[in-house]
Amino acid sequence: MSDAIQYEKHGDIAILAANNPPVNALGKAVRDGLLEGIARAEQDGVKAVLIYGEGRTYFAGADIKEFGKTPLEPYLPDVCTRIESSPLIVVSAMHGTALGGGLEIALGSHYRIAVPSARMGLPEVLIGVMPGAGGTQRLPRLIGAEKSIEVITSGRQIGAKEALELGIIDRIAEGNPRQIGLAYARELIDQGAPRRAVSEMPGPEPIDFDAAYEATLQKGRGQISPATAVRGVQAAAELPFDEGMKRERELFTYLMNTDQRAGLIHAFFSERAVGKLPELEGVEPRPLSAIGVIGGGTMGAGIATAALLNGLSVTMLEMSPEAAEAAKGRISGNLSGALKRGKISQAEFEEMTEKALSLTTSYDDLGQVDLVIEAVFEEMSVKKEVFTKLDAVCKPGAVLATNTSYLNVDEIAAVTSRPEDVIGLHFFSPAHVMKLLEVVVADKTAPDVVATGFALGKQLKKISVRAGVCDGFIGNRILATYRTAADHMILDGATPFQIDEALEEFGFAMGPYAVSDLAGLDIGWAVRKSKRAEGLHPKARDVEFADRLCEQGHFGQKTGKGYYDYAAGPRSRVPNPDVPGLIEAERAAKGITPHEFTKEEIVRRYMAAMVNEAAKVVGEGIARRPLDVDMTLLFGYGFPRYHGGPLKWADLQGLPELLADIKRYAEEDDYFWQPAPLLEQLVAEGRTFDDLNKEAA
Ligand code: 3H9
Repeated sequence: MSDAIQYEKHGDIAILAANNPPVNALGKAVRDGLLEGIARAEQDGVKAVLIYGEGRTYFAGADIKEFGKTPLEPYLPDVCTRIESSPLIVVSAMHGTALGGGLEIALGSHYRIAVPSARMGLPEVLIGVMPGAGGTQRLPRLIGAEKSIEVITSGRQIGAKEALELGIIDRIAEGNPRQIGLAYARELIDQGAPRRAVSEMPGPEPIDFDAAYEATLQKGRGQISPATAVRGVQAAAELPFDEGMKRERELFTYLMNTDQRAGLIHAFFSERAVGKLPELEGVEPRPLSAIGVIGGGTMGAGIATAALLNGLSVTMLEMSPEAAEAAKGRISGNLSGALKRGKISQAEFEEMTEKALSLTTSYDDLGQVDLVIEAVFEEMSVKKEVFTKLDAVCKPGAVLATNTSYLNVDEIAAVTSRPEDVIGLHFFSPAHVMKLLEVVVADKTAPDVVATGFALGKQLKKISVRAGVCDGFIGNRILATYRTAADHMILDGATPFQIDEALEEFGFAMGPYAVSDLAGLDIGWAVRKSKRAEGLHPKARDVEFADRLCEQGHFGQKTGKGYYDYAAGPRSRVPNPDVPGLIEAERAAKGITPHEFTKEEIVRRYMAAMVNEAAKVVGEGIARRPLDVDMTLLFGYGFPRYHGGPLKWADLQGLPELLADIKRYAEEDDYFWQPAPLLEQLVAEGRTFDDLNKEAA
C-alpha cells in the first residue's frame, strides 16, 4: 500500500486515512492509495469504508505541483468514479478544508459528514482551471444549476452549516473526523442504509446558461476559467452523466493548457514563497505588541487602523492636540467601516478606539513602543528630524521604520546612532485595505529587524516583499517607467482614453490615466517640477500635457475633472473633451507627427517598459527574485492576477521576442529604451525569469 493512504480494518469498517502533509493534496501516491484501499476493503469483506484526512485537513485538492506536467495515472475523475461504484458504503468525514478534488472525492462517496469547523468548496477557477473530477456534474445534482454556478464560479469556501443546508453534506458532528466518521458508518451499517451514488441522481433543471455564461465572463474581467466552468454545469443539465464527465474533461483540459492557468498557479505559489527568504532562516523577529505611528494623515491613520485590527496597541503622535484628534477621527472612521461590515464587534471597536489607541504630541511617549513607523511629509529634512528625535527617546532594540515611498533609507538611518534598527516599511494607501508591504532593507539593517518587518506584515495580513534601497524601491520605480512609456505613446499619437481602454482590456481594473485621476494629478505635477528643477537628462523627453490640466486646477476626481470629467460621480467617467486639444498643442510645439496606435501596440509597449525596468530591478538586486516583482505589481498596482505578474507574463510571451521589441523601440529613443542587462543575459542563455525563481528556491 502507498504510505500516503493508511489502511486499517476496524471490524466491518475499512479505514482509509490520508497522510500526505501539509494539506493531503491528491498527488499520485494518494490516488494510488485510494484505489488500492478501496480494492482491499472489498476483498477484506467489510461493509463500509471511511475516508478521512490525518493532520490539519481532509484533501485540500489535486496536487497543484503536478499541473502543467504530463498527467499521471490514475486520474482523479477515475478515482472518484471507482469510489462511487464500490458496492460498499463509502463515508467521507471532513475537517479543515475539503477543496477542489478533495470535495470531489467526498461527492464520489455515498455519505458525507463534517465537523462544525470544516470548510469546503470548488476553488479551481481561482487557479485558472475548473472542477475536473466530476465537481461540475455531481454538485448540480445535489444543489441545482444556479447555486452550483454561484459556488463554482466564485470559488468560495462554504462552512459546514451552509453545506448542510444546501445538501452538500448529510450531517455535522462534533469530534475528530475519525471518530465521527466511524460512528456514522456504524450507524449506516446498523440501519442497513443503501449505497447512494450522486451520479445516479437526475441532472439539474436547466437555466438560461448562455446568460449565466455571459454574466460570468463579464464579471471575470478577462479571466476565462469561471465562465468556462458554467459550460460544465450546463453539461450536467443537458447530458447523461458519463457524457457530462467527458465534456467536463474537455473543458478542464482546455483551461489547463492556457497561459491564464500558468499565471494563476504562479501567483498561488509566489504568494507563499515571497515571505520565505534564506537570510531569514532561523532568525527570530523582535517582540512586537505596541507600536508608534508618527503622522495621522490618510497613510498614518491607515497603518494605525491595520495595526489595531490585528491586535497591536498604537500610540499615535501628531503635531498638536487638534491634529491628534483629527487622526483619531480618521482611524475611528476606518474602524467603523470594519464594524459595519461585521468584521469587528461593537465591543472590539470600543476596545480599539478607547484602549488600544492612545494619542500624544510628545516623542517621550514613544519611549516604550517596540516599533515606530513614521508617515510624515515626504521630505528628507523632515524625515531626518523625526529620526533624530526617535533615536533620542526610543528604547534600545526598538525598530525604527520609515514609510517613505522613495527616499534613501540609508541616509535616514545615518542620522541615528543605531542604523541597524532602521528599516523602510512602505505601505500602500489605504494602508488598512491594500495588501502590499515593501520591506525596504538598508545597508546596515540587522537581520532580526528585517524578520520583524516580515513578522509585522504577517500579523497585518499583508503580502510582504523584500526590497533594496533605490529611488522608488521595487514598485514605484517600475511604475515611473511604464507610466512614462504611456506618456510617450500619447505624445506620439495615442490618447489617454485609448491607453486606458487597452489596459483595462488587458485586465487592469483601471487604466493609468484613470488611476492618475484617482490619485490626484497634483502628485505627478510636484514630481515633474522637482525633476525639472534637478535638471532632466538632455535625451529625456519631457511631457507637459498633464501640467496644463493642473494649471487649470484640474487634479482629477477630487476636483471633478482631470483626464476625465466626473460631473456625474466618480464611477461615471466621461473623457474630458479639452484633453485632446492640450495634447495636440504639445505635439505641435514639439514638432511631433502623430501616428495611430493599435491596442496591441499599446499593451506591448507598456508591458515592455514594465518588464525591462523590472529586469533591471532584479538584475541590480533591488528585488531578490523575479517573483518578488510579480507579487509587488499584483498586490500593490492592480496587475491582473491571471497574467501572474509582469515577469511571468514576459516568460509566457517569450523573452527573445520581447527583447527584440525593446531594441526596435530603442531605434526611436535609445535613452528611454535601454535593454536590461539581465534580460539580454537570459535571452543569450535561453533561460527564463522563472528559472531564476527556481534557482533561488
Ligand atoms: C483541483 O483540485 C482540480 C480538480 O478539480 C481536478 C483534477 C483533475 N497542491 O496555503 P498554505 C501547499 S485544483 C499542492 O500556506 P493555509 C502550499 O503551497 C486544486 N500544494 O496553508 C504550502 O506549501 P509550502 C483545488 C498545496 O493553511 C502548504 O501547502 N484546491 C496545495 O493558509 C500550506 O498551504 C485548491 O485550489 C495543493 N492543492 O491554507 C486549494 N494546497 O508550505 C489550494 C496547498 O511549501 N490551497 N499547498 O509553502 C489553499 O487554498 C490553501 O493552501 C489551503 C490551506 C486553504 C488548503
